[in-house]
Amino acid sequence: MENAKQSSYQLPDLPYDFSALEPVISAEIMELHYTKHHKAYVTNLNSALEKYHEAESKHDMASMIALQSAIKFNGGGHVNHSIFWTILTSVSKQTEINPKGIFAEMIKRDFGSLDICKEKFNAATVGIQGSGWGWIGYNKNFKRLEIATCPNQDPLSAQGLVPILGIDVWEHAYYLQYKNVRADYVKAVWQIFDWKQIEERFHLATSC
Ligand code: MN3
Repeated sequence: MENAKQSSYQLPDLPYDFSALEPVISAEIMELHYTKHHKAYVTNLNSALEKYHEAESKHDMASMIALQSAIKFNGGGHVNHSIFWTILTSVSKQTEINPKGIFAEMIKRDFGSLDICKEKFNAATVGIQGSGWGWIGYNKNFKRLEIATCPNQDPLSAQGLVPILGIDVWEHAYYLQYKNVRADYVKAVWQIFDWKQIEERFHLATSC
C-alpha cells in the first residue's frame, strides 16, 4: 500500500500563474482546467491503477481488461495536459515569436512553410468531431513531422508519433471564453506557444 502511494501519479506544478496566458486563455479557464480537469485525470488514473494492481494480484483477468479503458482515458488525459502546460507561455515572456533552427527548417521541409503548417494544423484540429487534441508529432521511422488528431484523451504515441506541439480542443479548454468558435481559440493559441520548449521537445524526439 505504501509503495502504491509513493508511485502514484501527481498533478505537476503549473509553470506560471492562472492569469499568465491572458488574453488568449482566461485565468478562469486555466484554473478550472488545471485544478478540476487535469486533477481529475490524475485522481482517476491512480484509482484505476490501484484497482488494476489489486485485480492483477488476484489473477482477475476480467476486471483487469475492464479497467484498461479507464487507464487509457485518464492516463492519456494526464500525459496530454502535462505536455500542454509546458508548451505554452505568457506573451510577455515569449523569447521567440516563431520557431527557429532545425525545427523551423523541418517545418519548411515537411509542410512547405510555417503558414501552410499552421493552416493544415488548424483545419485538422478545428475539424475534430467532439472532444480531442490536434498535434504536430515526430515520426521516428520516416524522420519527419506530421499533423495528427486524436479523439478524447487518446495519446499521440498510440499513433506511433512523438508529441511535439498540441492543442486541447475539448470544450472545457475554451468554451467559457470562445463559446462555440473553436477556430478562433485554435488560431489564438499560436500566439502563446513557447517555442524554446517546443524546440527542446523536438530535439529530444530526434536525438534518441
Ligand atoms: Mn483539457
